[in-house]
Amino acid sequence: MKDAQPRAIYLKDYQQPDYWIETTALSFELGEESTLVTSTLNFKLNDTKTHAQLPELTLVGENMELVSVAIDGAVLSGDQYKVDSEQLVLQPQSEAFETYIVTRIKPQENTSLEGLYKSGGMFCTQCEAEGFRKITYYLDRPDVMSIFTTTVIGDKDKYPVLLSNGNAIERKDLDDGRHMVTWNDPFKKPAYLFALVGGNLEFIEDTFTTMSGREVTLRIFVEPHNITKCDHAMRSLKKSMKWDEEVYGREYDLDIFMIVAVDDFNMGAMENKGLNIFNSTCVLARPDNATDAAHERIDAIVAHEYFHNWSGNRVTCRDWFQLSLKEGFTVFRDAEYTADMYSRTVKRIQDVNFLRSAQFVEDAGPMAHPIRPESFIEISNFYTLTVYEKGAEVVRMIHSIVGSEGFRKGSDLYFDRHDGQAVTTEDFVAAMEDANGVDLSQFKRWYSQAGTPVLDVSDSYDEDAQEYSLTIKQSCPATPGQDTKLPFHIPVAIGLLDGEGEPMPLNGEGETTVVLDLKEPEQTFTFKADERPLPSLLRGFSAPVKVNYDYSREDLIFLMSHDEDGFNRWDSCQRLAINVLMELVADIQAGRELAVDPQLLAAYGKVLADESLDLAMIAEMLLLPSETLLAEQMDVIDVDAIHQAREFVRGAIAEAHKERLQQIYNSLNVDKPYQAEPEDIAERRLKNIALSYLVELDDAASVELAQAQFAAASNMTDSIAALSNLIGAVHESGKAVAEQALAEFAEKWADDTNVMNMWFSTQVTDSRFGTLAKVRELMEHPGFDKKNPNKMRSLVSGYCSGNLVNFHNISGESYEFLADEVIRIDALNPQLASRLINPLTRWKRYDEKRRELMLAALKRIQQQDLSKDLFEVVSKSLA
Ligand code: B3K
Ligand code: ZN
Repeated sequence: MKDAQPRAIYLKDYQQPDYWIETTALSFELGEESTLVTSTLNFKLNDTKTHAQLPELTLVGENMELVSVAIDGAVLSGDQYKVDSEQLVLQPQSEAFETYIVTRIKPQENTSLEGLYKSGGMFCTQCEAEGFRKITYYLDRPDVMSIFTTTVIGDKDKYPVLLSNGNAIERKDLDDGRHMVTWNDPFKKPAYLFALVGGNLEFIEDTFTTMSGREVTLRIFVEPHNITKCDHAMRSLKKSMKWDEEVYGREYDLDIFMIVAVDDFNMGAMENKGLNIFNSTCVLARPDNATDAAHERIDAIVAHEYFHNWSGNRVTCRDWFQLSLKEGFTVFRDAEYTADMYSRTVKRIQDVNFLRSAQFVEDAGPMAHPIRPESFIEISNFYTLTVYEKGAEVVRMIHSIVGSEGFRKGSDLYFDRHDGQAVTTEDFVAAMEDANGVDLSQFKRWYSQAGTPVLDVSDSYDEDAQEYSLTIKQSCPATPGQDTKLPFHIPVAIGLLDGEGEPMPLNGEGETTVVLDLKEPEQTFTFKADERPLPSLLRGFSAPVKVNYDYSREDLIFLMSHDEDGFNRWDSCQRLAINVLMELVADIQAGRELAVDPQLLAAYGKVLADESLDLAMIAEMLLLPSETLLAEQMDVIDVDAIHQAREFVRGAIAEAHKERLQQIYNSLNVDKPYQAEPEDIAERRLKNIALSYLVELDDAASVELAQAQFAAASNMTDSIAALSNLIGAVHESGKAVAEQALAEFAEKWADDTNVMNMWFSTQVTDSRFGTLAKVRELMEHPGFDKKNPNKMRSLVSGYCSGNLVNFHNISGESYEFLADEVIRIDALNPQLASRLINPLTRWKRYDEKRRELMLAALKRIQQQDLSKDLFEVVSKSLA
């Protein structure tokens, strides 16, 4: 261990700081060896706290050399301050004072991608959550909000563009070939929203006129070779600015909004005030080099970061336990934006699918935590699906409890009441309560209790009274540190279908969907009904829970075609498929002969023929539940049986519906100009799913289809789909064609690093093609970079999380491989290491042999000198 034994920090220990920082003036002299940082900070005693005498001032700072320190103009001698590898301690002499601190840092050697670092030839920063302390000594905590003025000085040829937050207030050339730009951000902000960029960048520019008529300049900065890939992100930015005005009444507040794309970045993007820094994969897109999925992702992330300007920046978090305050709310906001821009039902399906196959897994694993965690060792480990996605579900539930208008009243009150403040999730809920006169006290348990609640639903029909009753029991499994849970307040949206599949009125107003407020451990809800209905439960996935109800396969097929709730039509299809697949898994384990239930095949036939469904819905319904989702249905995960069962059903669907699939493929495979519009995206998606079924057939004609598509494709969606279908094709002739296509593709896209990442991941996620040997071979490819997070994610995580049969090969060699990579990366980039290790942390879910092998790999990692990040994940996984 690097530190003695990393300590946990607790929410219950929160205290306000002793001092506030009123103003922060920074100057950076960017150099080739090191960067000199000068900070002038104006402090003021926090007089809401009681002080017997002036407390010491402890500033945090890591990996820096202290050059000099002065207070109110007097330089301090060595005995007037204490400094060690984590902090600088000063003794103030008055309630208000100014510090002047000079430090030297080495961004060129900073491989953690946190603080100030270099990506390619460009200086850039990442300060959330605690990266600012790698830049200079500071009160690096979100409740300390200050006005920043930043001067950046650098060589004019190497770094013609020098950026920071806010508005540029001065530009000057210096005599020595350097130039300087000074930026001022008029809004108070915590240090985690600070940003600086220096590089040789080009930009595209546009403007947006806000609802009060102010003109805002919009710029997207990229390295020169990427300048043709920015238009889509610019369109997204303008759409999001407009949407936030229309839906939330939120206007942008500075004269300029800037986005910068960088290749070396630990996550998607960062909402620094007025200067968002993005992973280049989340900005750059042209039809020929980015898929539809990438276009949609960029749209959502640009919106997400932009929305943070209010939900996160203007109103920020008091401490990092409150992370979901900004993240859960902002994910909810971006999901609603996407729902408004594309298809609401499809967006919901995709989000729920993701939640179930990833967040539910987290909630059931060793790192399970409430959306507002009670403690952490390293906050970077809590940028989780729980805080983000489940956090968004919690906000969505509030939305469904208070309704759209009530929610808007609540968000208006929240923004007005807390503008310029650092607040808590309690404050958010209080604003919703106060604006709507509702009591959310029981609801707040969603913030403090971890785990995925389970609803066990049963029903009865009283013929004489003509009454139908639904009884719902709620429970929630134990999670680390929380053995028992109190009942949640769960909004359960339901509908009832009569024998014809028509929706039945559920109340005097004739509504056919109602939201039940489940608050007790067990509750019965009764409805007037003149026949026994079939229930449609948890419509629109109204709460992040699991529902058990004893549907027959016939019931599910009935719901698939009649439920008025589009989400539940899809969900019935999922349930049916899971049901059939898990039965096949049991057959495989018992060595029984396999046969796919003809009812399932018929149901898919109906979906394929249903003219009333839109193409995007058909596409979603055709996709079988993922192997990861199926794994969650098993107490002891059997990756081989799951894979075999799923492949078997895919083959059977292809056989049974070959003609219809070909027909769909041919009718949609038309050459037209690319548009990232919902209908076009749906057409391409359905076409490529049809192709993916066709290549399951042992049939040369299907390979030819994929080959022709690869040759003709004028957009990346069709090109990469053809490539991956060639790789995955069952027919023997696919092999040589796939090799040829892979080579052509790599040659064409050698200079486009993000396209090459797709090339890597497409190969290693295929179960036959992507062996460990292939992964090792690709790691040596000239287009690979063993330090770059995007590359490591596409190859290593692509293989370990996206190719379960090979990763879990009984030899255990992939576990050892992952352990080696995690150890290697931890020394460079702890945040990346603690994410890469994820597949090993679920060792308890596998058979004995694999458990032992995974455990051995984890223990080997534990023996190393670990970062705090990795230490926390490893020790919690082994607990
Ligand atoms: N707020 C950033 C995430 C920062 C992660 C720091 N480890 C991006 C986002 O959620 O918008
Ligand atoms: Zn965010």
